[in-house]
Amino acid sequence: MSHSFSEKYIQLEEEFGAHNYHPLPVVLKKGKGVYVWDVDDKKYFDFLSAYSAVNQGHCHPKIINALMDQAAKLTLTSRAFYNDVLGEYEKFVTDFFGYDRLLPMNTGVEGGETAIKLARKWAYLNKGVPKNKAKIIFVEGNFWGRTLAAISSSNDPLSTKDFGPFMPGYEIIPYNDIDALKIALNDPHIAAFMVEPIQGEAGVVVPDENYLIDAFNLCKKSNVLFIADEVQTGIARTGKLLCCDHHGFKPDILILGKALSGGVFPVSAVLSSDEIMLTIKPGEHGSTFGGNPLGCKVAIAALKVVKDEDLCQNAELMGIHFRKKINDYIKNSNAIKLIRGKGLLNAIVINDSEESDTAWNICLKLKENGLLAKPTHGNIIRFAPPLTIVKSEINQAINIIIDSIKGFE
Ligand code: IF1
Repeated sequence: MSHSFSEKYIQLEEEFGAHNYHPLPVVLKKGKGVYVWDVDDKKYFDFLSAYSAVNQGHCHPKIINALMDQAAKLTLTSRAFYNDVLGEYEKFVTDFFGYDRLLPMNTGVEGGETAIKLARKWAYLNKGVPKNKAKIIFVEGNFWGRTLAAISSSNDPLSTKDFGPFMPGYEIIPYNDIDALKIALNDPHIAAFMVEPIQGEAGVVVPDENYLIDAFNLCKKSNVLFIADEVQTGIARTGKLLCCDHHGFKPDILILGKALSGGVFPVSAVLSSDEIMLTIKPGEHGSTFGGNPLGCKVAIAALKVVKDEDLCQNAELMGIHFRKKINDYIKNSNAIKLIRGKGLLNAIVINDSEESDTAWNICLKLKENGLLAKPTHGNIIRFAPPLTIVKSEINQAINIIIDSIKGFE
């Protein structure tokens, strides 16, 4: 084993950190565009993009400049006072996505919590649901964060075991099953249906073409709000600005996070209409860092990069190319079952059981060959590079992926 500086860093985390993750054994020190470098100066393609937070590429100069420029002026006022950035940001982002209003938070899960509070408030004030009777419908396989409200909607033991008791007022139905939703919507106390347009953590699970639009129309017929969790699928990742844009409807409540700030600073947002958003009155919800000037300037710069560099179009085209090349390989492969995804949110399913460590071993081999990816749920490997990736780079990455998998045929 060549002498690596990595051991020292790994040892420190082993000794002083909580053990709430099982990272791939690589220690990174630098990121630029689609590449990251480890402490031994080895270069890798980043094919995780921090779970789609780095869509604009690592350390994009325009986003870093926005960060540095604002950091030298004013980083945080709290919402006790106004500042000269938040209103500009709210107008920019609501125009960008076509909504009336924005409520600023910091992490994706805070966005989810905010969306649920909004839906409940709307259900009591506008739909007339009896006090404390409002219910939210979730789908099996969802993942929207690690808070108690989030894991209360999970059917994954890894997320829920020994963390009970759980949040009441939740209904969990199968994903991609429109009849199950139809039945659940018969309950007059339903406030909202919350769903990821493509399930990220579940392994890039793409629903049937008409599932989302049919679900949206059913919700409208039942006076139920449709909440789209686009924390991972949003911001051009699937080849459109929002994944819901592939399906021709606008969610009543939209949750954004991750690449909203290009992975430079924690910024999340909930977007909705005047009617829904104004049900929350002053003092009823908030956050110390929510809407801070530093994060807002970073997010404006990050969204401008999406438009200026036409990342939607690039994600669409590179994704089509990526899936075609991998599918050509899969035709003669025993190791890989299939590839699925939209835009540059893709995953391969390994021809092995969920319990096997084949996917993990393939990721170790990918790392050795200069590409970083991580298994999700045992036998699935997600491939999600920054959306700035160009043809020559993705072809190099495809060669690395195929060469690495060959050893497992
Ligand atoms: C971890 C997973 C991905 C998300 C969706 C909300 C959130 C997430 C669709 C919450 C966050 C992150 C969490 C992170 C790893 C990553 C992840 F593997 F955990 F499930 F992407 F699939 N909605 N996903 O994917 O956003 O509060 O984290 O900012 O917990 O390890 P957050």
